[in-house]
Amino acid sequence: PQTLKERLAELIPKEIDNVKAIRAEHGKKAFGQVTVDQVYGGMRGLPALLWDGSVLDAEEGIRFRGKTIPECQAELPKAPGGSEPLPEGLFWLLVTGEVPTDAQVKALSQEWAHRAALPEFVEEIIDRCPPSLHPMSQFSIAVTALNHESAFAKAYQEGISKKDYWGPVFEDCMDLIAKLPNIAGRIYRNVFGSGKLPAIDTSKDYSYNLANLLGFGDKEAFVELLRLYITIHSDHEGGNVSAHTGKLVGSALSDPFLAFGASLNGLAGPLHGLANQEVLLWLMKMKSKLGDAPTDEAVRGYIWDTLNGGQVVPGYGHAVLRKTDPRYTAQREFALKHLPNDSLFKLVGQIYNIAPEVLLEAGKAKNPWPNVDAHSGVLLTYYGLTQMQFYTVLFGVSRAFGVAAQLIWDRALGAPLERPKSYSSEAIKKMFANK
Ligand code: NMX
Ligand code: MLT
Repeated sequence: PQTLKERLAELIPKEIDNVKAIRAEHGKKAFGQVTVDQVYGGMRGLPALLWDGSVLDAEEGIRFRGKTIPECQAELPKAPGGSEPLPEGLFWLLVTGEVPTDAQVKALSQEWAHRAALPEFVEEIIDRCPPSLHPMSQFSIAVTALNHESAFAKAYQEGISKKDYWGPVFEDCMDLIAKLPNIAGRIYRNVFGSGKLPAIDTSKDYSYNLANLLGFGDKEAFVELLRLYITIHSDHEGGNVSAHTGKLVGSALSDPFLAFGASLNGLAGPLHGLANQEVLLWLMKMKSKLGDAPTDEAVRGYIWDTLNGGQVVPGYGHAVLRKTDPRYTAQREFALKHLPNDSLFKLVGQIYNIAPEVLLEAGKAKNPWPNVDAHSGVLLTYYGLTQMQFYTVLFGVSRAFGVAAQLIWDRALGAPLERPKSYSSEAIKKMFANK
């Protein structure tokens, strides 16, 4: 079958023409005003970035190249006997805008398996990290160190022409994604002491191999969970902290390992990807305080205590979404199918019935509904992956898919260095003094 790189080579000239035409027709049109509040307010709603893989609607949630999560679940290739989409297919979709064939997805699984080995020095770096160093820091260190092998950094030093940048960036992105299971598995086994890392099985798909490296290869339902997990966490348009950081750092022509290492450092923050760890911690504290089957009143009181303590309710709220995150719903449906009677899942469902009310009554959060992180840890815990400090690493493995797809396109389209304008408060005061 045609490879992803071959298909990309056909699509790039067409997309360059498409962008030229858009700019010729619309280039001087305005999205609207930029207010001083937006500059102080974390740039909410400010149109500032091009991002092709996905667009987020505040009410409806994410669409990957125009497709909702249920559409991806229906249309993307599956493993034999499986019912969740293979992330390989999602990556193809993110990069090309097209649904691949089963054969193309199979070829991608094999290609990633063949690229999966880590340089020995990267293994040593991971092995030397103290187990007390957070898995996300270890992850970022290891990904950054892969820059030693970067095809793009080497080609740049050798004077590659700008029009050819995308080729070695594509190679680096494929290597990056392919090597993440070995990095994640090694960190997991080192930190949580669960034995020797098995070899990659080149006949199996990416999610199976990741599950196997973590010690869960024999649990088919866990492998299915990872297929769904990696698919839905991959991309959330361009403005979220990890995606934007990767794009920004990539715009300096830092190679994909440096760019994605930076993404991971953003994902490691508690308001972003680390929220999946925070949710589990919060649930465990709730259980130890209120017992296994608390009353609605007790749960409501616990949520109020969280807010009154000046803390956020983890897993709730969103900078863009104004309805329940469809990634939450997809995980809830998975739970209803595979673990309907699990007590922690029931607690998550109970909180879903109570927390939005409380957040609305408290009156601050613009979105009282749950986001992706409110659900993921409960599913992982059910299958025995109980080490919550590891959860954001899995989010990171997935986010590489979205960041990599855009890095390839940014270099193919000759995206410029990002350099927005900033102002001091003094300058803002002067600028608007008499207006
Ligand atoms: N619990 C308590 N307060 C909240 C929450 C929440 N879940 N969500 C928002 N608020 C507060 C927020 O802190 C802010 O307070 P203040 O005016 O004192 O600064 C106020 O409500 C208005 O914030 P919003 O405009 O609604 O939210 P914003 O766009 O600034 O932030 C989040 C979005 C996601 C950072 C925020 O909702 C939050 O902190 N949620 C909890 C952490 C979380 O689940 N993060 C994961 C997001 C998804 N991901 O994976 O990245
Ligand atoms: C994400 O997946 O990146 C989060 O939902 C945060 C965001 O979109 O801002």
